[in-house]
Amino acid sequence: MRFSTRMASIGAAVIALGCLSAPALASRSHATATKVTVTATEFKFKLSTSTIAKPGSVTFTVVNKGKLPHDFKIAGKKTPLIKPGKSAKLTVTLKAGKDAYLCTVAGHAAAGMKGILKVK
Ligand SMILES: [Cu+2]
Repeated sequence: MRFSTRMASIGAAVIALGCLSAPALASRSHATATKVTVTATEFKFKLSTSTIAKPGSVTFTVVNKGKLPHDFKIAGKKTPLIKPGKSAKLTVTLKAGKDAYLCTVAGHAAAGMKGILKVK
């Protein structure tokens, strides 16, 4: 009885490993998507890079390290309003050129929460 229970759990573990390998391969094929970390404070954005090496899908992880809620808008898309200490992800497709980004909270962009991201 104990033996068969053990065999069953080993079988379950093997199946679980089989399931894990598929997403691992899938994530590898998406490794070309560009990732940018955006830190929001009062009143500016700090991007982990100011230039994107190639056009295509870019995922921004926006972290609000300020004391006020902020959002991040680029290429016609924006994150929800992010509370202090929280973060949000935004994926957009960028073409070669320059893309303006900003915080859409009233007065924030004028105070400095804006900039230009270059895409080569
Ligand atoms: Cu803001």
